[in-house]
Amino acid sequence: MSGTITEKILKQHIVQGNAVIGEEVALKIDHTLTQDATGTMSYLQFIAIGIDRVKTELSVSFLDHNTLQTDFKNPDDHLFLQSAAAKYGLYYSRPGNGICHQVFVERFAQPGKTLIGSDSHTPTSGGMGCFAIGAGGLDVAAAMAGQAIRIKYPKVVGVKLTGKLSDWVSAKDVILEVLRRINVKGGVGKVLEYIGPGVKNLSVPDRATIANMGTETGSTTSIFPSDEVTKKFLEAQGRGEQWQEIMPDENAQYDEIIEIDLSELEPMVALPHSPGSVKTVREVAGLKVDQVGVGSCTNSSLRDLKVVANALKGKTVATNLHMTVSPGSRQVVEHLIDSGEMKYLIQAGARILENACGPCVGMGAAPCSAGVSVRTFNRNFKGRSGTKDAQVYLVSPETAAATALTGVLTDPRDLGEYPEPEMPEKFFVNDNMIIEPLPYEDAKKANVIYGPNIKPLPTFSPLPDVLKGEALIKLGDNMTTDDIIPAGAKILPLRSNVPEISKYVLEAFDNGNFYKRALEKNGGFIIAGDNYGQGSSREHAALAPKYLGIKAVIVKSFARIHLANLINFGIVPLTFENPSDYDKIEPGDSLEIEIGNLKSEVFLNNITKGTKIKLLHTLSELDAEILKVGGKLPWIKKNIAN
Ligand code: MIC
Ligand code: SF4
Repeated sequence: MSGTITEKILKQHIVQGNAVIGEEVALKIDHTLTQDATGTMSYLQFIAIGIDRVKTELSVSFLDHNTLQTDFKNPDDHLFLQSAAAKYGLYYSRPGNGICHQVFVERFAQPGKTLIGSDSHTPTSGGMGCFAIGAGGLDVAAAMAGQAIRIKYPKVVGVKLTGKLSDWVSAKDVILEVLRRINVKGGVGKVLEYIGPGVKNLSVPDRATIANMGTETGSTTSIFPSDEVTKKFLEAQGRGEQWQEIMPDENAQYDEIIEIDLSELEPMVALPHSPGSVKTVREVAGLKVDQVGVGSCTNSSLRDLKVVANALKGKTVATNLHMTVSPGSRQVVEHLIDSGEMKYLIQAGARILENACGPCVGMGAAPCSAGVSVRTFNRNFKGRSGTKDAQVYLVSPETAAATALTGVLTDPRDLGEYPEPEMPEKFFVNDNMIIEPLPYEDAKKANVIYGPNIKPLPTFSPLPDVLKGEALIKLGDNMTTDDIIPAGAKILPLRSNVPEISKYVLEAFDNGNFYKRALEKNGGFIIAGDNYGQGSSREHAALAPKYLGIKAVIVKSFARIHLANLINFGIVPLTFENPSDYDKIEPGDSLEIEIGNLKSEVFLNNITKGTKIKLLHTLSELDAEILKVGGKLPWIKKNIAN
């Protein structure tokens, strides 16, 4: 690989290691972002590290997930986050200002920078030519403390776009096509870099949609060039001076190439319960629908909502369903109000929700029992909507609008003439919902506010050389972090309270008894199949099991961010050398794993069955060291001088 955008940006940021695929490199991080659901833990950890101010060029704390405020817990978290931002030198985007990724693209993202965010959809800013990666909150805390972030040097896939999208086909259909081809594991260890003559036909928000949902392929990130289109977008946001051109070299070498002719694409849909189960809308059209949801960090830009508003203009949402719209930001809403397009949505009967994640993370608007919900979001994992037996389909804003009008899943091309959205020359720029960092002297005097829902961080002991315990549960492939620790209105408010949230680990499995059994047995092991931990970056999917005494997770393969989170919290991530050995362990088996210093071979003794299984790991020496001391926080505290 040479001359790619990825290589160019990484070259400028690698502070340790060699640019060799699969080898670990440490990257200097310019920008960070957190959101409130992962942010509380991230700032608790940052505070525990003991640094008095963030060391990045720019760090932003967003409030967008936990905004229902059904009791004191969410507002307590908000106060904690606002006071922590004031104390430690961060920008603070107040609740109501919008979804972190949408607002970051509008107001902060810069081409050529590295960004790490405690949310798996941080790659959204790759639409701006920024190298943006999702991570657990502790890794973001470490970056805020000035630590370089380690990643495996990725393969770079050139996604070569040609042609131009047809009317009623949009960016969401492009990423659904990518998912159709490579599915939810196809991006692991890779960066999806978009190139080719078709790129110039996509706006920055289109690119952001594609980069956003690239996360669902398991990729490290996705990235677009920074070109004239990027320049115009930054100028329209009043940030023209932050533009720099970043293009791949003419002869750039890619490890793989995927070719997509935009002109040939048609409306696509991801079927329940995986973003990778993609078909054309035509193949599934006619399905009766109970709910349509427009919004989320994938599809809530001004362009997207304009298309929906104009498709709905003068019509009424079908009587057999209800429709929600969650705008991505206050800037988007201001424009829709000013242009009168908001009226079209309201007159058609769409329910306008807050500028926040909302139904995407199960915070309200759950579908009815066994309901069919058609959403412009990026994830349709079972139960995530808040209704266990709901069937969630993922589509473009165009398909959502057409479906809302007809009441059945509809190819938007059936609607007739396409309402080409008229985009403003300049966006309304009003940052009055973003609180700037306090000057150092004032910040020093500020106090962090800890409400009763903010519990102290649990501490963990160093790992012994031999791990002993029971195989507590055996799970299948593609276990999501929503499976491991669900979100939603009941559980999200517990993110800053580890003892409480731990009660929900694997709640939908084992008849809800996992938590009790794990504690009774003094912890043990989790056994699972491929792609364990796909989905979100929530470190609670590692931290809460650790709190219950989980010592190692033994699987066929891991998703990237979750693997890092397990190491960060001192759970040993192991894989079967021979995947069929998965069949040699039953729940209830008594197991012993000699891990020693994690440098030599690791064997599992199944005491119950009298068998020995060889296990593998991809731990670097540093990972092994971190695991042995009981996790990354104790390691950082030991190794960072204030
Ligand atoms: C998600 O979409 O699953 C979330 C909620 O944004 C998560 C973060 C979290 O669990 O707080 C993510 O994508 O990382
Ligand atoms: Fe929020 Fe949904 Fe985006 Fe996650 S995927 S950041 S919950 S809008």
